[in-house]
Amino acid sequence: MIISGKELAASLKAQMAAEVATFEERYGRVPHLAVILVGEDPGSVSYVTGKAKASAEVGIKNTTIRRPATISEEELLGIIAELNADDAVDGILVQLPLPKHINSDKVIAAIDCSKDVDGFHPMNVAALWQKQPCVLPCTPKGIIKMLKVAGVEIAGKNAVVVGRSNIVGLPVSKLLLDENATVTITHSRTKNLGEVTSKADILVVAIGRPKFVTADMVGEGAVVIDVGVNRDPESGKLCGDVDFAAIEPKASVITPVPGGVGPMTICCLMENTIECFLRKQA
Ligand code: L34
Repeated sequence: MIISGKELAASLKAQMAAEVATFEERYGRVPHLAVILVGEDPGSVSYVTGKAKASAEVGIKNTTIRRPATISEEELLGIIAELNADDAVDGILVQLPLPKHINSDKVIAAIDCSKDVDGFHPMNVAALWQKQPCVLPCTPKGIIKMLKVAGVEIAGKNAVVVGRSNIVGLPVSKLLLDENATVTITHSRTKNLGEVTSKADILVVAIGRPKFVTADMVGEGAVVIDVGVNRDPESGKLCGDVDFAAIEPKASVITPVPGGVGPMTICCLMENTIECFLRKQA
């Protein structure tokens, strides 16, 4: 079975649109998401465009602030301070990665935690790991939703995560643990990686290299979640981290790239923006 993140995201966005349609009357305004894009990396431009498009579909106000890669850290922090102070802004997202001369940890920490729709702020990360209420990071949240909709039982399963980034690897491991999976966190330098991954009931790959996971690394009947978004060096087409053509026949469930985890990431961003908006209305 191939899980279409694109279709699931479309149906969830339609539900959110129906909810948001009642906000103007109930609260006098709609949620407002501010997205900051520094530079013109084609991938980032595409993802940020996707976020603006999804906002329009759901009825969320989107302001995308584009600045050149040469912007100073100080200037960027100034923009964030203004958005923090603006009561009409509910969510703030700084698209990553940032240029090397900017300290992204400092930038993320500067965002008002109550507007942190990415769930990247250190206070939010701490809350997640301490089992406190928090905003769940979009990609991991989207992955758990896909597994649930596909009817995948997570509790008691052997989940193997390849990758340990703050954006995906670490938080998705935590969410799987919270669903009572037994989780192994691996990475590109794990010894005998294939031996570890081939024993996974649920395999989540977030490494960022085309065809990093080959068919011999996946067990028969595994659930395979491909978080990679890469360019195939041969065809130039978008592809994931797993060799889809070779692994799809072995997997019981698999996500495609494009049309899998990416659209769910954006869908969960919409959900988080509504959540931050509603928290203010109470
Ligand atoms: N601050 N930075 C911040 N928040 C995030 O949540 C992200 N991420 C990651 C990169 N930097 C970030 C994203 O938005 C990755 N990411 C993301 C979002 C959407 C898609 C891919 C990555 C996506 O929609 N992918 C489409 C294809 C898009 C295309 O054609 O380029 C897909 O179907 O996979």
